[in-house]
Amino acid sequence: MSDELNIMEQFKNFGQGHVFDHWEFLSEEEQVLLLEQADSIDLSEIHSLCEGLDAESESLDLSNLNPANYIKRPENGGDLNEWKDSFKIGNKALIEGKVAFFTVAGGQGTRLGFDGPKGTFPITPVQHNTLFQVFSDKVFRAQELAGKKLHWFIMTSLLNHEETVQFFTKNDFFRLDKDQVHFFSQGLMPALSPEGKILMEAKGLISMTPDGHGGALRALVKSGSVEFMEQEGIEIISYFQVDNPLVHIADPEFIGFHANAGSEMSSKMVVKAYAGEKVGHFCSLEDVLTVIEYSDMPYELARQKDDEGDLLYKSGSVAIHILDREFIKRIGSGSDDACKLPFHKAFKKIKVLGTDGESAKPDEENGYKMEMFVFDALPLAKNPIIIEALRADEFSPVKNAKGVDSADTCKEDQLRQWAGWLESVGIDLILDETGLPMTNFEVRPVYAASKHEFLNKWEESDPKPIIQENTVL
Ligand code: UD2
Repeated sequence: MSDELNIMEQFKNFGQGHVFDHWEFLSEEEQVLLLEQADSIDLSEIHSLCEGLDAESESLDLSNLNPANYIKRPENGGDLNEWKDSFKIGNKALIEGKVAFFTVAGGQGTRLGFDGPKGTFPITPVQHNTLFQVFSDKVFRAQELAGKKLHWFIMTSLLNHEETVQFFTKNDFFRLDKDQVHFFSQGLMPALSPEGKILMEAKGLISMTPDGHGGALRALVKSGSVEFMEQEGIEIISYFQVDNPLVHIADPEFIGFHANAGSEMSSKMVVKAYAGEKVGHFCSLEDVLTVIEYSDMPYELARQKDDEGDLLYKSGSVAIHILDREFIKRIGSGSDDACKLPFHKAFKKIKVLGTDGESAKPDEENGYKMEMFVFDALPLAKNPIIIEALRADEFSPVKNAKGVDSADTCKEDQLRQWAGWLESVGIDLILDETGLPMTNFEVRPVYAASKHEFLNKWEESDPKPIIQENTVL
């Protein structure tokens, strides 16, 4: 049987034969495309997802839920010597070139209302540098300190791959070498009707959407990135989202704690700002370290207090992780059934082919998008650890056009952070009651990407820079 007939036959056997209903009306080109799409779908995976698709959202059994343990920062009671030792271990790994960076940038950024890949959004207060430039500068700085080229992997999706690559090309890779920035597109999943049928966007087009940031693990393997890492001696992957310019991408302490614990996956927590903050919760569920996403956490639990009056489930996940290359390989190659990430379903309005032969987005939700979440890998990891990060130092995501987690709040948080660094070298700017300086200025990551680096750089500077309106360091 030809490949073509074989694929069609399999779709029929799995009850998805309708995908080829319009086959004979398609052009040759459309047929090739449809076959390509169909061939990329794992029908047995879809089949198992379909079972129970129409059931009410299965609620998690949280009867054995406890707050997760985490390693406290020295200023909050953690052991200073442990942090110092971790710094040395992490620094060594960076200098040895064992660390690579990894950004997930496949999302649509719908809430931001920005037309284009989110990484191309301007975010710094004076130069209006984009998120991608900020991260590029951080990579640049990290390799300057490490004394060797460090690699950066960027996951895009079919929604933004070309535009992302073009943006880097147009900007000459922001002074990085072209061969150290690696782009790959994440996987896709077909959208499903409540009855478990694959939805068609047009006669020759299956409706497919990105498979979530958890798809990164598969895509890192499939794209050959893991193999490349192996050849380059890269063992540790520093993972962050495209929306948080404050992230410390090359944090020796975090890397050191991870390596020292023999952990396969580690994460950073910040204390939640308020009970209903839209971040995952690090918890221990049946004694296994797990992230419960905000949407799955009953508000009664999210707002529960401990004896000291603090939130009991205070550990917020800010999507900053470290993963071991071999762990990614194990989960991403799908060789071990016990180590597969679950899919989360989201009921959405999905553009489909109507009976009139036209494609349209319906007024009501009509189908499920299926996504994997990277933090679901944490319960599968050996010796996972969580370390504390300070929100003001590491977390100010750009999610919304206005209000909370917007470009405005992010710019202010950058300024507050830099004002704090200046204060620690004895420069007191005029601040408002929230710590926001009255002067607009900018510290580029190529000058310093953390307080520690800033102190060193400032010490070396002679004469010391003068900070005034629109100063850029
Ligand atoms: C995410 C976390 C939340 C918290 C918060 C911190 C989830 C489900 N929740 O919330 O717990 O840590 O971030 O800011 O992640 N992405 C892809 N491919 C996809 C989907 C997303 O690359 O298919 C990327 C996207 O480009 C972004 C990141 O993943 O960099 C997060 O996506 P989001 O904005 O949908 O996550 P959010 O804000 O709901």
